[in-house]
Amino acid sequence: MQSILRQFPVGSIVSCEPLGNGHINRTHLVISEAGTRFVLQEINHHVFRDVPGLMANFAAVCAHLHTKDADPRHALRLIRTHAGETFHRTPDGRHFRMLDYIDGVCPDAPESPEDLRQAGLAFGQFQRLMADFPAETLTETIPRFHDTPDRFRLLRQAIAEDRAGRLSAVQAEVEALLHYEAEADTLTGLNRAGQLPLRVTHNDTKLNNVMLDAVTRRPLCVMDLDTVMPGLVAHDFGDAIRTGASTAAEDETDLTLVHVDPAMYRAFASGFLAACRDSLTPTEIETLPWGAKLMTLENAVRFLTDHLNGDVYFRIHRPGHNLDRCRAQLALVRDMERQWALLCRIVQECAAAC
Ligand code: GN1
Ligand code: MG
Repeated sequence: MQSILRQFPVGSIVSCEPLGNGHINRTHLVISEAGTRFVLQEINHHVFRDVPGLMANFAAVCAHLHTKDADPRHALRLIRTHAGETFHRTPDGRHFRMLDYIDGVCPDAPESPEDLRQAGLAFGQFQRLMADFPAETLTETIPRFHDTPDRFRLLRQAIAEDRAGRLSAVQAEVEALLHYEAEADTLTGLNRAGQLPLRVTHNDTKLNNVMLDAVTRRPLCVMDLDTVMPGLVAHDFGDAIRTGASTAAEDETDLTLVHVDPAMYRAFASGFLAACRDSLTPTEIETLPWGAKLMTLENAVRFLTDHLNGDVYFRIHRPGHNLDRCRAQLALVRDMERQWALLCRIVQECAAAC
């Protein structure tokens, strides 16, 4: 670790501890002798195949956000290596980047609807601030990331290969998911038909990817910029609903606890639309609930795929963790169906109110 830390102009380091609970990259809190805190992240290059491209995106997006708002807590800031690079590659091929530490909280679950309204403002504002960013300069860091039909193709492939020998134990989940395959192309189909535009989107709007001020609970910045790419607004809306407006954790095993909370849903929608409604088309607004349903479905599909492949993508913390995640997401999809008319009405009401 010391030799990695020495690549960055952060002085001598007194501690380096794990931070956060992302499923992909590994994050550490680093404290220097002077008491300054930094964030060291190891970039998962099995997931992000083009690290130089990813880091070029990352640096450009941070720089763009800083031109809009000079407050250092309002966008991530990259600390370049002594050699002036955006990341350090070790001789054995691992990739690290260093960021300024921002003092705030990243809740896995909201403490109140107000937390979620603030998160909605943060992601809506991200959408607005990135509207004049030259999208064509962005590298596609994970091709077909939110191509839901393609996620079903990968599930079918995992079923056919049954690499970890787990298929026979998950027939019920396989059947339940394949039942939804016909809906998977709803948003991507509208995009192909020219009815939903591509925009610069965040693409990983999990609630814990927004940082709030610990005291005021107001948004500071959005994090995990690795998947900022051209995409659909509904996906950004949807992943935040999946994680923020659910009454249960992503991996809850008591499925009777898994619901969409309409008050939380309304809170996020009102913040999000207050920040970016004016830049959205009527079709984009109307299809936001589809983003919630399809992002939840897509994650269910991805978790089951990874379970079948032997847990090679998402970090797990117990045996069967990806299967638990899949089941909870599926339960959430079903609850969204039960409340569908309400979810559509709330979006319309929030759009009309702001
Ligand atoms: C991953 O890195 P993290 O934990 O914020 C994943 C998201 C999934 C999410 C599920 C690059 O996000 O797409 O929705 O886990 N990120 C990537 O919790 O695959
Ligand atoms: Mg994260």
